[in-house]
Amino acid sequence: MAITITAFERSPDGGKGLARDTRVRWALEEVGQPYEVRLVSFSAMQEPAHLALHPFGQIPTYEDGDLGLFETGAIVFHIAERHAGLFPDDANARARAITWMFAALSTVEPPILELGNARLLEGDKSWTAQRMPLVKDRVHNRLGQLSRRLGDADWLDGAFSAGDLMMVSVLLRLKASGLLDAYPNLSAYLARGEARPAYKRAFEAQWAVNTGKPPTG
Ligand SMILES: N[C@@H](CCC(=O)N[C@@H](CS)C(=O)NCC(=O)O)C(=O)O
Repeated sequence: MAITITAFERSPDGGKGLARDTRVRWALEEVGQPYEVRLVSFSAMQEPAHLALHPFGQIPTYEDGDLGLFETGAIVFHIAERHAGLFPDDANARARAITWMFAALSTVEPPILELGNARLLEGDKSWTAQRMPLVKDRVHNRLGQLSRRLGDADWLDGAFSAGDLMMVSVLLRLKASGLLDAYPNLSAYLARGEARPAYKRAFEAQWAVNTGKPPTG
């Protein structure tokens, strides 16, 4: 039976690739696993059938035979464990790749999401202008730390791994903000991720769904 993931019927980002199905598509492309996509509407995401798979009524989910997963961290981890290509063979290097996955999701992503929420959901509040510098500072703090750690390396710890896949996916949300401009090595890191053929295939697949247009080329 084919691996099946869920994705938005129409992503709110209009195909920019920021919905989290992109990172799962990317992982599957990196390891060469074919997959099917079940597109779900916002209302279907709150129906019992979807809630049985995803208790929080979100996308993406992952199904393979009897196994149903939610949370992109768990899904990408599972894909990386089952198939060669995203975790190094060396046990310590593998543990460090996992560490970077956690760092992306629990240390770097939260302030980036907070910035998005402050702009999109709270932009009209009287206190937003006052709060925004603090929110941006928190993002800059993490970007500065990450930039110093990456230095002039291509990837976070040796060869490309699931840790990079997750970190690049998280940082992509900042691309349009201009905040990355102060960190040329992080911008180049993002560009290296986006240049990977597997990422391009993942991006184009979601682009076709969300725009109804053929790949961007
Ligand atoms: N921590 C979850 C977050 C999932 C998530 O926020 N999904 C978004 C799409 S990218 C969603 O379904 N949003 C709609 C909603 O929350 O109602 C993960 O990494 O899978």
